Amino acid sequence: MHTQQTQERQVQLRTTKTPTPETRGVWTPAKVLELINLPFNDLLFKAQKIHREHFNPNEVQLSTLLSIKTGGCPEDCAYCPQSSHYETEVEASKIMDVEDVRLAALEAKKNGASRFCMGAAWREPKDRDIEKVTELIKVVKELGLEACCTLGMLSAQHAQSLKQAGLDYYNHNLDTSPESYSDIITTRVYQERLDTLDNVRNAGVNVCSGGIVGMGESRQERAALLHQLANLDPYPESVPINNLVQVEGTPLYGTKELDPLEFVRTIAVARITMPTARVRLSAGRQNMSEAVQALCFMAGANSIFYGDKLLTTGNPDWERDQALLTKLGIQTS
Ligand code: SAM
Ligand code: DTB
Ligand code: SF4
Repeated sequence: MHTQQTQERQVQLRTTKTPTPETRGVWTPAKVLELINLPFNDLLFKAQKIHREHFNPNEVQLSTLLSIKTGGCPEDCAYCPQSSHYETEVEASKIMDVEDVRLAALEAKKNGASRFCMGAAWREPKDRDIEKVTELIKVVKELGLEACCTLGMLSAQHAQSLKQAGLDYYNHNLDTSPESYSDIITTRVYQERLDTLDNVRNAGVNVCSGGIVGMGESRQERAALLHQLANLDPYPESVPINNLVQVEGTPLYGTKELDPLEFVRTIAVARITMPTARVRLSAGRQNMSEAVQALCFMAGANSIFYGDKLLTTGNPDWERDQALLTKLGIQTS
């Protein structure tokens, strides 16, 4: 009897553990498209259910951004005000001093951020850039903050140097689906993005990778971007979903705005396909109503960029975000 019960239990365990796309992390393009096309309420319910299995649904992580080296970038990303290919109001500057970075990180910490993310408008850092950035990482870590960098393409050796300095996360976005990449950027190819992510992963640094929506893409193309991210092996620990910030002078200025409910769908599919990742409601929040942001949290977003500036464009200020989070009963980490 006992043996029979044990056997039944084993069969039951095997049955409940049968891998599904959710647990196995393998998603076909068709399956992701099916998800994103679900009736809105079904999609949000599914996302919220998965969110609750892995996270406290009333907790959001706060990351603060700082542009440590602004503008003058040789790349031609059609969305970016920092590209030297376009006439924008962004002025190119040299890398910031260590002390100024320390003060900015201190302010972020005082305001409640747990992660400090330093961005540079480079195609890829040079050896001497890496030396400088390792100093900056050490300063951020000394303050007890998590350190994140986004510096462009990274060699295996540079990734290791950053890891040794204490880097926790490296941000490098896939940005679009593979098929759309050359419509947005011509100065590099998708495979180079994937190679950098491999170098980051192999150095033992957490991967932060996401993309931009609202660049005139179709829903199917948004699904294709999420499909790529979800099938990275393993998928990223952190997934920023940016809504295009339209900047005058860039080729994408004047693009038809994305329906906010499509943005919410994108967040929900990111949550479902990458259940344990931090999904970050990233650029574009300044133009988003509180109701849409609340829907994004409902759909599984559990991180935001926090502080009145992203890299070169605006973001809601500390007080406004604190008021929203309080209104929603959300705790921060
Ligand atoms: N130069 C490095 C690179 O491209 O990887 C790091 C900095 S770059 C500014 C980091 C990310 O910012 C881009 O991959 C893109 O996702 C996002 N980004 C840049 N301009 C944006 C915009 N106007 N709206 C939304 N996201 C933007
Ligand atoms: C990410 O995915 N979004 C951030 C961060 N990673 C580096 C950058 C958003 C930039 C928005 C345009 C700007 O402020 O220049
Ligand atoms: Fe340069 Fe990064 Fe802007 Fe592209 S997104 S132009 S690589 S700073």
